[in-house]
Order: sequence, then C-alpha cells, then structure tokens
Amino acid sequence: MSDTVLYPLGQGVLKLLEGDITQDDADAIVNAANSALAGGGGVDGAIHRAAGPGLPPACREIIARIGRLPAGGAVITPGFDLPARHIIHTVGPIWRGGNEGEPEKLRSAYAESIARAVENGLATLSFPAVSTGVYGYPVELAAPIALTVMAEALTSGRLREIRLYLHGKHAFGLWRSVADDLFGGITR
Ligand code: AR6
Repeated sequence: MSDTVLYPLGQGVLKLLEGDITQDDADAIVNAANSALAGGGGVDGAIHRAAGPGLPPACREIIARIGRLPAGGAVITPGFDLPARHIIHTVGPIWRGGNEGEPEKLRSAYAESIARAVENGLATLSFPAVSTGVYGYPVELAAPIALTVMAEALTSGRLREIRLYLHGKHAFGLWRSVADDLFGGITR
C-alpha cells in the first residue's frame, strides 16, 4: 500500500488506492468474477483464497439458482474470512475490439454492483479495475466509464464512500490522471 488520492463528490468521497483489495474493510468488496462464479486468476483468485472455504458453496448455490451470471450482472455473498462483510461478484465484458457492447456491459457491471450494495443497506464499497486484466479492456477506455458511474452514486447520495484499488504504480497513475481530468481538485 502506498499512494492514495481522494476526490470529494457530493456528500461522499471517491478514493483511489494502490494496493490489495482483499485487505480492505469496506462494507463490501467487488470481485471481477467469471460467469460461472468458479474462481480463477487475478483479483478473483486472490479474493477466493482470502475468503476461504465458505465462498465456493455460496457461489455454487447462486449458479444453481440463476444458471450463469452474464457480463454486466452482479450478485452478493457474505465476505466469509475477509475483513469486508460482503463480496459483490460482477462479470465485466471480455474486450473484443469495442463494437460488441463492451462499454454498456462495463457500465452495467459497475452500476449493478452499486445497486446490490444499496439494496443491502451498505455505505462503503471497494472496486478493482474490472475487465482490465485477463479480460483485456484497455484502461484508458475503462477508466472514464468506471469513474463516471462511481461519481453518480456518490453525488446522488446512494453511497458514502467508494474505493478503487489499482494494482501497481503504472495503473494507479493512469487512473489518477483520468480522475483528475474528470473531477478536478484533489485533496490528499
Ligand atoms: N487487488 C486489487 N487489484 C488486483 C488484485 C488485487 N489483489 N489482483 C489483481 N488485480 P483481473 P478481469 C487487478 O484479470 O480482467 C479471472 O480469472 C489486475 O491487475 O483480475 O475482469 C476471473 O475468474 C487488473 O488491473 O479481472 C475471470 O475469468 C484488475 O485487478 C477473469 O479473470 C482486474 O484484472 C476476469 O478478468
């Protein structure tokens, strides 16, 4: 954990952090999952390892009920062994060049995750950079979409705090420059 930047938005605050989301103590952390909720690499693997043996049965129960979670959808489970009380599992789009509905699905992944948090009475929510790893979504295209949806949730008063965890200094710098362009002033 090193850098943090804060953006006051309405009555709420958006925080960009460089670090590991599994250590976060928000009301919920968001997982960049796959449609089978089967666990995997990247942040999904890290969350599954840190949440412990309670998580796979909870995921299987959801899949038994809904079949699969499409890109743009989001579901909630307990946080099990995590510091966070809940995990909101969303599926981002796989990048296929941008003409297959990727922006709408990415926007929906963030918006539906926020909707699950609000429905469950949560106030603080932490996101990873959904779709920008294995799923290949270009960061410079994902960042404005993600940050805009987060800002809407804060300015409307639906959430009090959103934290966005970036993996590595390079990613942090890219996201920070997009956030600076969108939201202007910075409070450290
Ligand atoms: N904390 C915060 N961010 C992380 C962490 C962590 N512990 N680990 C990785 N990242 P990815 P996707 C960053 O690939 O692109 C899985 O196999 C990472 O650097 O985790 O949505 C799933 O099962 C990147 O910037 O998610 C799916 O099959 C970001 O998290 C597939 O990958 C997202 O990268 C989903 O791919």
